[in-house]
Amino acid sequence: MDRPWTVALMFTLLWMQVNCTTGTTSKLCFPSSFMFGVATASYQIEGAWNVSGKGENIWDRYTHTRPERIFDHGTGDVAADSYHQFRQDVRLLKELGVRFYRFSMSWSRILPTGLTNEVNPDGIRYYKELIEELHKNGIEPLVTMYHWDLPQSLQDLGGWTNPVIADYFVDYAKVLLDNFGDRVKFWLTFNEPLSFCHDGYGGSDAPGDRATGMEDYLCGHTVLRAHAAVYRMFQRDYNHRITDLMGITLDMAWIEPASTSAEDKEAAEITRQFFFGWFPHPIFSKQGDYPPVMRKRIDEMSKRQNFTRSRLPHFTKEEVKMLRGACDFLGLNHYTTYLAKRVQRPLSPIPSFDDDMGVQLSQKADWPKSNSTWLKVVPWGLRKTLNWIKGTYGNPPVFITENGISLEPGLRDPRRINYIDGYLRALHAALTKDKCNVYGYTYWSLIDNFEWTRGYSERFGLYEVDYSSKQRVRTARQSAEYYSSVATTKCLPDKVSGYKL
Ligand code: GBH
Repeated sequence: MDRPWTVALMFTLLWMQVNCTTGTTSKLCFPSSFMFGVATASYQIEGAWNVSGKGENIWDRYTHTRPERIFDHGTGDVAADSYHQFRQDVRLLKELGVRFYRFSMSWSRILPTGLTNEVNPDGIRYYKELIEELHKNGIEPLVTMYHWDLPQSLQDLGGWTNPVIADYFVDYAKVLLDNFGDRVKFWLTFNEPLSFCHDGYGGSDAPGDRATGMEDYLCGHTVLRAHAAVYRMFQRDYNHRITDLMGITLDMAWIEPASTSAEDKEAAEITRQFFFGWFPHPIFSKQGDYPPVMRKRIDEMSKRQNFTRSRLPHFTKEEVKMLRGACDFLGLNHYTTYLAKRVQRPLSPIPSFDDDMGVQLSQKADWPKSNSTWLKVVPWGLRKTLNWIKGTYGNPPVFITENGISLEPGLRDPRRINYIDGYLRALHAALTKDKCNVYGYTYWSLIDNFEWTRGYSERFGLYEVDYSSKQRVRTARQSAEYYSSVATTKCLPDKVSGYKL
């Protein structure tokens, strides 16, 4: 947090908007400068996987060579075809009345080899046209540089486990800032390193079949070094307007102790540090480095397992300095809550991330369900998450970059309205009662899309995508109307949702 005041200034002055519409009786209004938007990611919506010069990325390779790993054997080859249909997308954004659109750029569309020896003019043109279309409609782009689609050529070098990838990420980021820096004010380096390091290098996401307890930590290490280097470059060479901001998006589910026992309370805090603190601690804490509990547990376990050095790498003094404060705001993705229970020996391989953590997670049977096994509806978890971040890192500026629910296909989706309404009430309480420093909210997702290993079986969109039509026709769900009213009035309707805060 080198300049928290800039963040406040930027959000309040630059994107000031009309107040709540007059005549509303709602007491639950957000500040006039609070921003509502929606999000997507390149691989999940663009399609056009091998046209106009795009190179292969790890999700292309994974879905093509390991179809059995994807629930419905789906691929992102066409997806919602946003590469060709982006004008439709912008029309929806306009219709919703949102202030910004969060999308990601595809590394291998811009640099087909992953490296800067070849810049694909069609890739640059595509994102320039999208940004131009957004600006014409009064919508600010919020750009994620990396949302999981690593060029395959770089995976062939070991991907994020290879420290050199940090340098290549800096080169890629420079191309983005050189080409789009004049028209994009608002950047995110990474989307959810926990997900793509833990599930990609230790679980069943692409690249797949890697070594948990080892490669996931190496991945995290490279990502943090890459993030710091890009942030410092941005600060030094590109931050011409006071309003230019760069953050990182981290995912944090709320972790509640499974019981009131001291053991389970401790287990919950260990989980928060492993699942979340892993990334913000080096950036937002005063000490730098990884959370002390991660450092201690993994160092000790490594020793006991006969490793000469800890499986959790060390930062140099220089890197600690570079990382500390390397962010203008924290992007938060929050969807759900888990219960943590201390266990002596979790049912996990040794070594592994889960074994290092030593906790068993569950969810309450009576929490309302979604169409994703992991996602239960627990709005109060968002309020607790925001308060934990406030307490742990000194109330840094937070921007909610994702929150959403998957449901069955269909245009009538009262459960989605209820979900958004419940989480927004929790957010409102965190803002007004607890004084958490939150500047914006992003619904995931604008449209249905390719949901990674769940293929097309899970739908998060405010707009339904008809995958059988050539144009991938998008149709508004009821929730689009609800969200549009919130985004434009900045107030929640009076009807109190069924969920307890
Ligand atoms: C986000 O991650 C992603 O940023 C986005 O691309 C995605 O579409 C969206 O969620 C909806 O899923 O299957 O039990 O192993 C959210 C965090 C972390 C949630 C990994 C699912 C897998 C749980 N995700 N997690 S499990």
